Amino acid sequence: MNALIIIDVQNDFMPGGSLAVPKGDEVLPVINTLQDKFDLVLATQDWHPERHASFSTSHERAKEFDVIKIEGLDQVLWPEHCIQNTQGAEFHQNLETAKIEAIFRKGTNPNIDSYSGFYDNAHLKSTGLGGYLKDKQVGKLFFCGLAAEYCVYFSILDAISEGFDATLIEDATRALNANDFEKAKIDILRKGGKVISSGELKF
Ligand code: VGL
Ligand code: ZN
Repeated sequence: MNALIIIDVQNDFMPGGSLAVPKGDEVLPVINTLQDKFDLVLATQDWHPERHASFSTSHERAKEFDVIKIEGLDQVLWPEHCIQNTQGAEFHQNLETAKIEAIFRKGTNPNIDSYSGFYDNAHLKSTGLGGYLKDKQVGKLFFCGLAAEYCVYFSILDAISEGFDATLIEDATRALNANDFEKAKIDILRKGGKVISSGELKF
């Protein structure tokens, strides 16, 4: 059984949202069509408490997109986004959710960011996604959603290091920054992941 993992298709990452990914809404019809090809569909949800350490507003004299060190890790300071129980944290209303069997929330620790759907950025705590997939004896993992060079990319890296066969579906993601996405794709391929377009799915 193969699984589709839909990363962070939430209002704040959509055009008009507080951390908008350019053309982020274009992934919606692609992801909705893709879901029919999978027996298992899972999703992640960025789910921050107010005053999260990744927000620029949580730091004095900091600007959005500054990079600082938090506990030894580089941290981009983001606009406030995906605050628990706000409209911005909801899935986009056009995302088909009927097939999503489980939702893994991340970014709940106030002091540490969490791009990957598997672990926080310091790899201190698992979300349970890896164990869930192993318990279900899932074969290949296919990734889509937002943002390509952050949460999608880091989810794929963790999937590979957990021993999964991981593939990015390129037309079902969008990036904040095109150059960074190119570098991320090269790194995925170098580490043994795959990058395909949805039309290449052979099942
Ligand atoms: C994301 C930045 C901060 C993402 C989440 O979903 O890619 N990016 N939080
Ligand atoms: Zn976030």
